Amino acid sequence: MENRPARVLAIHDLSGFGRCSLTVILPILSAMRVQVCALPTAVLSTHTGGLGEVQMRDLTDFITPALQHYERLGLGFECVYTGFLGSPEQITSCLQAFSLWPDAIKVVDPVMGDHGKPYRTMDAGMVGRMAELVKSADIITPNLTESYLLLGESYDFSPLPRGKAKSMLARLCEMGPHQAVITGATLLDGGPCNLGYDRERGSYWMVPCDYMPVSYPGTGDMFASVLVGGLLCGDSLPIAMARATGFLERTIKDTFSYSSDPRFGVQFERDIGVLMGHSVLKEFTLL
Ligand code: PXL
Repeated sequence: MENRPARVLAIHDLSGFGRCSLTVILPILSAMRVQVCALPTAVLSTHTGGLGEVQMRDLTDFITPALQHYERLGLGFECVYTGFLGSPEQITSCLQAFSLWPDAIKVVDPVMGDHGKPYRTMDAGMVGRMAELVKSADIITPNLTESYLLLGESYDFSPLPRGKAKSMLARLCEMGPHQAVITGATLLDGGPCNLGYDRERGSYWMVPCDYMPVSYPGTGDMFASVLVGGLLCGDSLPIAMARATGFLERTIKDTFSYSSDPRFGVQFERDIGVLMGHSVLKEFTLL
């Protein structure tokens, strides 16, 4: 029998500078003792969050042949984890990966926008195709903006009453996934937090976090990576959420204390050692 760490097929872009997508997913999952097979959807000089004219090479025609190569090799994956996707054809390739490894946990981070707005690369067609990918997922990790986009509702900047938060989570899971996590929410009676729902158990969870007056790119990728690492190492959903929220809160606070350029991302290199231990830095509660 093959004796090896859990292995994740990560289908995301590689943005050279700015600390997002594969440049954070690889170190975080490695620190959590999970092996990553990186399948880049595109190569970019930086992320698209305000660093000027980005150099980008689309790799749509690379993904399916790479999947076929992994299939020929007989590689096993315990998880297929998708993120930023640049074309409708890339969504087709992700669906293909899901059917090639049917026993893998299918995690879809439906990267489409933030702060109430879709990214420039997202049109209505891509949002529709992302919803199709979400239907086939086991776990999704949209931020609040992406949650509204998936539900076809316009973004509401006002804090969420608990009933509305639960209804959003339930309706996201009605699309197909067993579990949904909404990041970057603010509850009317609970402040900033991350929210989760397990459809089979009917349980709603929340992990509160401190507010910081700053926004960094890549935090969604970092959160989902720690969540995936936790789940693959045996965490329950709320424990994995607490692990991810705790790590993000700590590294965001540390970065903010150094007053760096927010566009350069979270200085997670300072804190990555925390992920190598077993400590969970936050508590979870029922929503
Ligand atoms: O972190 C999400 C993300 C992923 N990939 C690219 C991005 C962004 C967010 O801006 O620009 C290329």
